[in-house]
Amino acid sequence: MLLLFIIPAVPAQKVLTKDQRMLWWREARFGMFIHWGVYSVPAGSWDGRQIGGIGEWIMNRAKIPVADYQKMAKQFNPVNYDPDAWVKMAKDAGMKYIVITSKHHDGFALFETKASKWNVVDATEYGKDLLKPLAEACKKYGIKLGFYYSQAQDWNNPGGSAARKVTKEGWANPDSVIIDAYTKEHNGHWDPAQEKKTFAQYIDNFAVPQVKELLTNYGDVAVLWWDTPTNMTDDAATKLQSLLALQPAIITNDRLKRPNFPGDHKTPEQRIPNLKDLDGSDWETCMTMNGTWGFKSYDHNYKTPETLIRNLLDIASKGGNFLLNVGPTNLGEFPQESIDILAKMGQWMKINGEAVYATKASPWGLFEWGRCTKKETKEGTTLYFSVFEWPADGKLEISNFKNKISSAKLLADGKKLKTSVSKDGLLTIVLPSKAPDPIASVIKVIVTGKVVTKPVPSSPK
Ligand code: FHN
Repeated sequence: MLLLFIIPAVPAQKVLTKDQRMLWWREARFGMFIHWGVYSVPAGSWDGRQIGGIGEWIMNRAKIPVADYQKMAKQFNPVNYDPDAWVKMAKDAGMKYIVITSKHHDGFALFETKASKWNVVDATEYGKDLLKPLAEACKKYGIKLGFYYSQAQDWNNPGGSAARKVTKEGWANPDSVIIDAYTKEHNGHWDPAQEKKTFAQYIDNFAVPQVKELLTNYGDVAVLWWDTPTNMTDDAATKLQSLLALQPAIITNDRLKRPNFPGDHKTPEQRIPNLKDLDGSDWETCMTMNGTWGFKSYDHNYKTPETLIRNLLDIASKGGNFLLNVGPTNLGEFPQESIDILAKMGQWMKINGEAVYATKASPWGLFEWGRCTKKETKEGTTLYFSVFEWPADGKLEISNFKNKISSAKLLADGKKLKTSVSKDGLLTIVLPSKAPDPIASVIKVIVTGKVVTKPVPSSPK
């Protein structure tokens, strides 16, 4: 019996090398994260109060009983869900892949599953699998599709783990002392219904069958994005990891179980790593547009397109990917602010995207005035200088420059730019007086040979 779990019925597949699997991902650089689930119904408020923290954690923060939380699924009725429009928005923004929460910590599956009734088909009036049409739209637009799956935390399916959050972190609950004592005694759980099974049973009865469904029923799955390995065991991680053989080209992150299941890439969250912290591993920064992953009706604190475009360039200049989040509503709509941001990023990417896609990290580190990415070709090297702060004297200067220049132009208008290199390696690019784009104007410089240089001493981060 035990053997059945250890060796899942997975057909033998051709094994791809990591470099083969990572090829598209390393070229993509920019993807969309989608956090969507029943938490979009309370949208940050419970019992007449605004609950602190990120929206998708509301059940844990406000210690909502299982039965009460499950009642909210009745209002999860995404009648305006238009996966074609979602994928088109991602594509038009310049994104190359989407990672959606197939099941977040509240355990609610956005897909049809035989493992639990707590899913969109069985628990909502909407009654239809949400991932199938998304997979079809992704295929139509040539966008890779990945699934986020909360493999350990699950606050509704019994046996799932629950990271302990004390009640003062959510709201001023008059019973907080009693509740906190209970969660301390019960490994983070706040409702006896959560403990009707053991964690091992949860893995065998819910997580393993659901991941198998996800990797079998939706065509090519590009990414499996594990999250919060709370209470994970090696045994559980091994069972889940072995299922990945169902999708031989799949890429996974480093959150299945730490530290001995490192996956393919690291996942800095809400931050861009400093150059000194990079060790040559693949990495992807995930980030919210406002202050929450799951929809909160009153969070309008959005980052500007300027910040997000410059973040993307900062990340690309350090050799990473950017996974930028959207938290749709219970009706299946992207918040208007997110739609506007995506459109602005798309306008910029349409003109300047080649400074991002399939590029490698800057050979100079970071400049005070902007960022650099490069592409190595058979003929030589293409450098992209993305200028945030346009030089007042119209001259962009780059030191330690040793290559011969074949051409230099602005991506915005294709105009050729004059360049000169002094004997001691100072490149000067003569620019028009006004920046073509106040957010970031890209200068494309083609040079012969490989660029071997050293980081600029003033590298700010
Ligand atoms: O707890 C989650 C959180 O809700 C969100 O999904 C983020 C996204 O990376 N991951 C966890 C926190 O690290």
